[in-house]
Amino acid sequence: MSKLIITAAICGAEVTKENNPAVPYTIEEIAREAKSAADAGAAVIHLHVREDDGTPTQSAARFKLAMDAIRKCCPDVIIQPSTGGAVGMSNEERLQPVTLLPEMATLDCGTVNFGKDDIFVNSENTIIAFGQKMIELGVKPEVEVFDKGMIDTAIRLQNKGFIKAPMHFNFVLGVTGGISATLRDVVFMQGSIPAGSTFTVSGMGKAAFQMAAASIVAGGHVRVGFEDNTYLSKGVQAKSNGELVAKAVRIAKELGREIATPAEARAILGLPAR
Ligand code: KMH
Ligand code: ZN
Repeated sequence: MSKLIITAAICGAEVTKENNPAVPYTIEEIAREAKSAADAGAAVIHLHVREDDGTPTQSAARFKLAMDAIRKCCPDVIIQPSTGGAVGMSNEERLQPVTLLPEMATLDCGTVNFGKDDIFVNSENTIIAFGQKMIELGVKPEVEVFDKGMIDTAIRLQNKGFIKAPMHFNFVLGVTGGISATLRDVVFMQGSIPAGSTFTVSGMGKAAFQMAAASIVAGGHVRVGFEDNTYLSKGVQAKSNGELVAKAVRIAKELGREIATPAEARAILGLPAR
């Protein structure tokens, strides 16, 4: 089994300081949270950015500030901007951070109900346009799938040349409206991706560490962080993303998986060495 890549989704677009006061909004707070996660063992930072008041934005200028600040305190870490942004944003707005030529960016492969009233819209043509842009700019997609049908969409678009193989998936499990977060779901999703693909698992809310453990055992990788879950354990808020990463590291070590450094993560993901 390969070493374990831990991704920290440090900020998200929906979680707020009302959920947990340590959720970062400002550039300084984002850099602080990225450093706490990288110091604890995260090789990848999945990045959303906010205005100082917490409003989600996909502004390239704001992403550049955040990415520069992260690079200053964590020079090795892989930075993976979101192209999902927040529900309701336009495609043009969402795609902005890829113009900064990050090593990776997310590519959401379908539309999903997102909570009770919101719909996260990703039409076929949107996915194609985003996929083509990432190929043109040499940005490796993390293929975000909220349901099994989104894996099938990604495979179909890979066969048409809009996504490069081997694909790296993120199984997002437990969003209200998407696939649930059980061991069966992890096994089903893993069995549905093409040979040679890699995958990580993001369990939402209280499923976060159970799904992390399932992925560690299954040979996948793990995403934790405030975007997905702000609790360290039942009733105990995490003080930082680093605490969430440290818990994933402890689970992995107990289960015999070693943790990948950013350089090792690049090799596993097929990214150029730096
Ligand atoms: N904020 C969600 C609507 C991604 O980063 O690509 C979408 C999301 C996925 O977070
Ligand atoms: Zn995200």
